[in-house]
Amino acid sequence: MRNYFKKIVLTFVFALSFYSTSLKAETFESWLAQTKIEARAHGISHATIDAAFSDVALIQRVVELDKKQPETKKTFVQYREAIVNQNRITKGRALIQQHADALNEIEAKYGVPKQFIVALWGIETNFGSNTGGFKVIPALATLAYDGRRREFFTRELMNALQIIDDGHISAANMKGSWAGAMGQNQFMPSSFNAFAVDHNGDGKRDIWGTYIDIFASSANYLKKNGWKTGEIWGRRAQLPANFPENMIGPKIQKPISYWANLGVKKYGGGALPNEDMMASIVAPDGLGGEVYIVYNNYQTIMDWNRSTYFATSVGLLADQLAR
Ligand SMILES: [Ca+2]
Repeated sequence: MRNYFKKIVLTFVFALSFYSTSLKAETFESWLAQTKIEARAHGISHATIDAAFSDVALIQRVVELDKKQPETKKTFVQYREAIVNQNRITKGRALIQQHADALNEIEAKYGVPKQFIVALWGIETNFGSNTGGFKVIPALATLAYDGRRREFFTRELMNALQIIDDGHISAANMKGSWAGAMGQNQFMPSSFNAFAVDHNGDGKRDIWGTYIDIFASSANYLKKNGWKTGEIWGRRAQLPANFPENMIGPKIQKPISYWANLGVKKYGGGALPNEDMMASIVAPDGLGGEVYIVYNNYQTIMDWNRSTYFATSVGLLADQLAR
């Protein structure tokens, strides 16, 4: 009887250990093998798959950065002061002079003023000086295998392989941030495939090293996302007392006249322009902080990065660069 009982227990333990082994997450190697099959199914060539995955391995630093808890959130004013600083304004103005011909050509073609192209360049990578030193394929592979957003990063990985397969950049030179944002304007691979431009016609959309391709790609991104030529992004505003807090935010869009009737004014007290434009009121630090009235082109900047801190700072830096 005791032996019989022991046998049952052993069988149970064996079954349990087998069960837990089969539950264990797949190894990186088996994930990689499956991903290579998926890449082939997407039409990526053997040569590209071999080159891209030749030395691929989990990057522990990427895992750590992905798991890191966000730091204490900065206020908008702290963020703005860090982003729209005198050093960046001076450098941006000098670069507008230095690249005047290229920027004028791109502004004329896409209808996006050069100060916005340069402001995005300055905020994303400090004008190309901080593009992130990670190899994009291993970084995306790490996030796709290990990350919390597996589907998103697998899709970006397939997009990245397509870029290599199309000959725009080699796997070795495809560098970016730990999360896969690439080149001097930090396009994710899917954005690259949708919006990057080979302006100089050498067959490569080069957002890593060809200035006019970088400028054209940023301008094309904004244009394709609804930029309206001739309109400003917004301006600082002031609200009447008792302005309803539930009317704050970029999703609430009303004609300028609606806001004027509520008592919204330009910062300093001037009347809002009598233009037929939709507008929103944003107050990134709440009603007690700085307030802005923002238009269509602000919404377009938010398509680039869905943050009022980011979009407002892009607008303010662009205004400074245009002076
Ligand atoms: Ca090119």
